[in-house]
Amino acid sequence: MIFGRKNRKPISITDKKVVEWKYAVCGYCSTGCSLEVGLNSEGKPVASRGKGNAPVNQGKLCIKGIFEHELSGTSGRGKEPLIRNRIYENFNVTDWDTALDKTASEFKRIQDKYGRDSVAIVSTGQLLTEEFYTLGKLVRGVIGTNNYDGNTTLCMASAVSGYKRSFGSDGPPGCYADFEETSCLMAFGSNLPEQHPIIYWKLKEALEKRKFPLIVVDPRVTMFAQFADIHLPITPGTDLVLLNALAHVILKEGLQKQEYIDAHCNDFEAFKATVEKYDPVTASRICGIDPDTIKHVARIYAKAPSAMSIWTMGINQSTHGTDGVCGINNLNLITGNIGVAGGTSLSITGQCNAMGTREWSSCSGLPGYRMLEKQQHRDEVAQFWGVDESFFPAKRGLQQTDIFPAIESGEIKALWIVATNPLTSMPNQPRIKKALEKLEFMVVQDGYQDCETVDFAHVYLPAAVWGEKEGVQTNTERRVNLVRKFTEPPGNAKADYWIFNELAKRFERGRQIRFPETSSEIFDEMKLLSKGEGRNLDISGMSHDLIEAQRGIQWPMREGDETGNPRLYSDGVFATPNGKANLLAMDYIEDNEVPDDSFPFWLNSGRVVEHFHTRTKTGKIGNLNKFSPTPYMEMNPDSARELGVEHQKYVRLVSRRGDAVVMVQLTQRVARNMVFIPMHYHDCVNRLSLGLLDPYSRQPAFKQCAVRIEHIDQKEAAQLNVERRAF
Ligand SMILES: Nc1nc2c(c(=O)[nH]1)N[C@H]1C(S)=C(S)[C@@H](COP(=O)(O)OP(=O)(O)OC[C@H]3O[C@@H](n4cnc5c(=O)[nH]c(N)nc54)[C@H](O)[C@@H]3O)O[C@H]1N2
Ligand SMILES: Nc1nc2c(c(=O)[nH]1)N[C@H]1C(S)=C(S)[C@@H](COP(=O)(O)OP(=O)(O)OC[C@H]3O[C@@H](n4cnc5c(=O)[nH]c(N)nc54)[C@H](O)[C@@H]3O)O[C@H]1N2
Ligand code: SF4
Ligand SMILES: [Mo]
Repeated sequence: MIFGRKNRKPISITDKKVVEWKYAVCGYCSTGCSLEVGLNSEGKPVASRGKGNAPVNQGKLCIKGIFEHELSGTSGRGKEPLIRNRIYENFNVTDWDTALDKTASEFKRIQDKYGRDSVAIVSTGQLLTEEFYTLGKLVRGVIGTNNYDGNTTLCMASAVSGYKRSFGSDGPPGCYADFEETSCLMAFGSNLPEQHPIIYWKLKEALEKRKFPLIVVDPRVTMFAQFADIHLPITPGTDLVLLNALAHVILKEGLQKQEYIDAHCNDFEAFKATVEKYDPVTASRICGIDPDTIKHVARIYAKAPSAMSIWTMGINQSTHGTDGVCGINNLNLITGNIGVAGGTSLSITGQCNAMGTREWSSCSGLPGYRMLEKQQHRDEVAQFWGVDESFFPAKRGLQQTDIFPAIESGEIKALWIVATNPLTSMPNQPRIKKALEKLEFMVVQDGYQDCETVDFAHVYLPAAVWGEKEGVQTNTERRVNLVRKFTEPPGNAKADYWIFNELAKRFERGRQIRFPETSSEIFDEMKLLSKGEGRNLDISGMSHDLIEAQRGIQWPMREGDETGNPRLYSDGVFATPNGKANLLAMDYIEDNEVPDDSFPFWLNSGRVVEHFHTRTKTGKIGNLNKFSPTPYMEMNPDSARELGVEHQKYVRLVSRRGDAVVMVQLTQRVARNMVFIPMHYHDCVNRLSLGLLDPYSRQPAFKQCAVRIEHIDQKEAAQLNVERRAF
């Protein structure tokens, strides 16, 4: 193909010789872009392109989506199951029967000796929904341990707890179409242009058609902050104070929607009494935002005909994560901005199928947002699966961040890790390492054999990844979308649902329950279970083919509906016992690690556009890895000058937990008392992080801890970098 004007250096794009395009939804972030993967005549994936007319992305993709076909054939993939008796010994290649027999017999041995809950299972937000449902059935109905959770505790847990506290149920009430309708958007702790580039593109498109105020709350001058009308560089961890102060101003100036509050909210008086204490001057001393700016923003938000809030990890990953989410919900409830076009509290989700695991994995309860604590829910699921209801635990067990301390204390003896890499992604890595060394048995099920956590496994199960299996994922706006299988997994790697089914057969209970063989059969089973009077999470009107035809469908879509539904709570009826939403009175308590004389810098962490998480995928794709192959930190030039630190030189960072060596990138994006490190590198930011937990969600405060900066010999640092597991 030739583009460009005649006789003027034409740009040529190599013909990839695609003979067939296969439909998929992207496997990285939760935006949920529809794309097509092009196969050549040998069936090899050679191109990716955005799917035109897709409601989410209208043919657009970000840099990760554009190169997604290059995942096929990346290095480091597991091709055969591996086994060994002791960690740190060499692995032996084995067959599936041996690996699965060993796993099942070790789980049984350990459960018989130490009790059912001594086996823990930690999963992910990156399997297909059918796989989550199958794993949930295996854990809740067959293995029967209650210590079962996912990496979503590092990610979306505060959003889930916040939605439950405010509205009585999880489930983001809004959608991307709200950008087209809103008159004001406020974003908390989200760097949308880098982490959800296509959601950002949708927002930008809406702004180009019809200008409305964009307010970004972030201690860092992110790309999003640079595009905002108002940037509030908040003191880390104090969003709740700002939110209480905004509510204070709104109530003081009578800008609230009192009719909506009276009709649809509980506990207004207690809420009012609490926010009364957060006048802008008092609040400003804690959250660092000027009192006049607080008043200005409160007026803009409350006076807008409709206003919406979005947020991501800057809110969730805090010791006040859940309170922050509830504070955002409070703001939208008192201004009448829930369930209306352009008015919503929309949590921007993280992983491609973080929503799917919330909905169907049974990690926090039972499938389809059902709860272990509700007798009716227990009976429904037990009957549907054909198990005894008393086999289910009375309430939810430990979450991921409590599972590791329970390994330390000896309560948990075996761990099964599915599609997550805690050695790199959990806070306080030195402590995680020690805990893993204590286990009697650990099995890691991952698409990549070189993922760091495998170093601590007795059994490694090689899994198929994106495009090597078929099934659905749910995105941020509740849109269920489909990945077709377009290529074979390498060697003997198998789809996760196949692995779950095979493991189930090795337990007596598992042989008594039906585990369907294909993902569309599993989907049909989920559809049946999703039906019910008053249930929002109803997918009974969907099928794999219909999802592809509509390029994704938003739940609820009930049997007989032509398509899905964009919003929840439009009728003002919430999932609480009296149908009203809860206004929550929450005081701010200072409980985080903050900088002091010995550790004078805030350590902030997050992501960059070209990488995904622990880089098991993007670290192998040259077109992505080339932008940031080396662990680095952003540092303010003024503080660098004071310390004699130079651009692109290495320094050692030290916290109370450990140290890490990083290259310095000087930038005004961070304030003088802050450094920022992308989370993507092993042996880096999480050697330093503390990860105090939010009391409701048990989510770690990844974004805030304290460090100091030390000089390091440049040669020694470069050598460390070679030794570090860099791809
Ligand atoms: N390119 C890319 N995209 C991704 C991912 C990826 O790895 N790479 N991962 C996906 C996943 S799982 C997730 S969870 C999302 C995360 O998406 P985001 O949350 O948007 O990304 P982060 O960079 O983790 O954090 C966002 C911002 O929070 C700010 N922040 C820190 N402390 C505070 C605070 O106290 N208050 C406020 N208001 N803000 C604060 C940080 O400065 C940072 O700019 O991205 C998803 N998309
Ligand atoms: N300091 C700091 N730490 C953080 C964060 C932060 O902002 N700062 N963010 C946190 C957040 S929000 C998140 S979501 C976590 C992410 O942390 P992790 O979940 O540990 O990160 P990933 O690299 O996505 O790990 C997913 C693993 O699953 C494998 N995998 C991919 N697809 C499949 C599949 O289909 N099947 C199987 N079996 N395996 C598969 C990948 O190879 C990879 O090893 O990190 C958290 N850690
Ligand atoms: S925005 Fe997210 S879903 Fe869309 S192409 Fe990029 S990584 Fe994939
Ligand atoms: Mo996440």
